[in-house]
Amino acid sequence: MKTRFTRREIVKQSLALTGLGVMGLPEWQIPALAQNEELVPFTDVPDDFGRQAPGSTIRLLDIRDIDGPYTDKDDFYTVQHFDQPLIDSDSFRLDITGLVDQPQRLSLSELRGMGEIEIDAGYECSGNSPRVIQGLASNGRWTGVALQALFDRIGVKSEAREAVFFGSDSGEETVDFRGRPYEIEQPFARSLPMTDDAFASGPLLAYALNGEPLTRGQGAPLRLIVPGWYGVTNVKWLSQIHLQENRFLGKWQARWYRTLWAEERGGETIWHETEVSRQRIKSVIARVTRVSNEHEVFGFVLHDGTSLQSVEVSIDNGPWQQATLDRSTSNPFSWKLFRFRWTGASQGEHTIVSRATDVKGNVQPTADELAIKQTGLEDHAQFPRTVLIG
Ligand SMILES: Nc1nc2c(c(=O)[nH]1)N[C@H]1C(S)=C(S)[C@@H](COP(=O)(O)O)O[C@H]1N2
Ligand SMILES: [Mo]
Repeated sequence: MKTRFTRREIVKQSLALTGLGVMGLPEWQIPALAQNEELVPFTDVPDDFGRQAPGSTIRLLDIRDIDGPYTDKDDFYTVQHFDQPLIDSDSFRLDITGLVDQPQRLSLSELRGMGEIEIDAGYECSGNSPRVIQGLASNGRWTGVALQALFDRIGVKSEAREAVFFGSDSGEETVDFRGRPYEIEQPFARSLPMTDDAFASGPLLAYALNGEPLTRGQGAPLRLIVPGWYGVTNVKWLSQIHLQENRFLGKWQARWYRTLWAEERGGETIWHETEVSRQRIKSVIARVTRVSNEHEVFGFVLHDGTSLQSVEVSIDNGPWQQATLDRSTSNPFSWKLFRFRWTGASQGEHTIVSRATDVKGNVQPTADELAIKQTGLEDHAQFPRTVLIG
């Protein structure tokens, strides 16, 4: 485990944040451990959890260490399928091609000139799961240009039905066509339909995270962020946007990021094969702490931006009890931090679990209820944790 913040460091941190007042960062309601506050150990975390394989550029967030609404750039979870390209931001140009009034090659400063927006967005890799103690998730404040503003500015033709976002990273793929393999070189790419619905959450081309330029691992100098969608949508090292009429069928859009569901309907099994897009509502207990005899359960919720109805906690299969949402993470697409005061915790091992519900009635399912989902992605099941009270 990493070293915890001392109280002095917490004070320093909040002063540093006050210095960023222009960004209007809200007060941190949930600081790191306060004085006399102790971490209660989880018994479900492997000893070597979070240890990065040497040379690996994949990084997990140790969720026990969450110490505020925004994940630090050096802790932010990191995933990609190929190498991390190194792109010079001065010579960088974004190509916009296809069904536009004029193809464009835009520099970062030209993009900035189109107006700057900021949005809080938390997301997870659709492969995030109990196996990695839900460490493929983070939350950030993103700065960039609104995709809609860019499209309005350059003029998109009315036939355009799909915007395809290409990264600068690419790899060899084997594409199957009727049992026959074709070897091709393909960049990482994802698409968004040109519908109001896909643009409703305010997707942006981001160049900064928490007020600082993106790091190489986060996709510098420019990436797509689609608030409320799974991580795979957020194309890093963006190099080109292509507007087209046809559906885009690249590997990462149409083949690799899919989910197979089996539904029983009137004694029949109906199969669904769907793409990974909006985040399914999930809550996770991240840590339990103790100050003398008081215990607190702390965690986060990820969702698609639909307002939350409740976050509840159950101890040892007992009744669901309301947790409190933290004010600092009330923006629609932010992850939501929550806490729950656990009174009367007795010595020994306990199982605790959380459940989130939104106002549209989406309830985080149990693992049993989610068993209809046959493939591993989009695992948003309730995640029971075990703690040992000493
Ligand atoms: N160019 C590019 N963008 C990419 C990927 C990639 O392999 N290449 N991986 C995607 C996946 S699967 C995830 S989960 C997120 C992770 O974003 P992060 O590393 O900023 O957390 O990036 C997405 N964007
Ligand atoms: Mo991912």
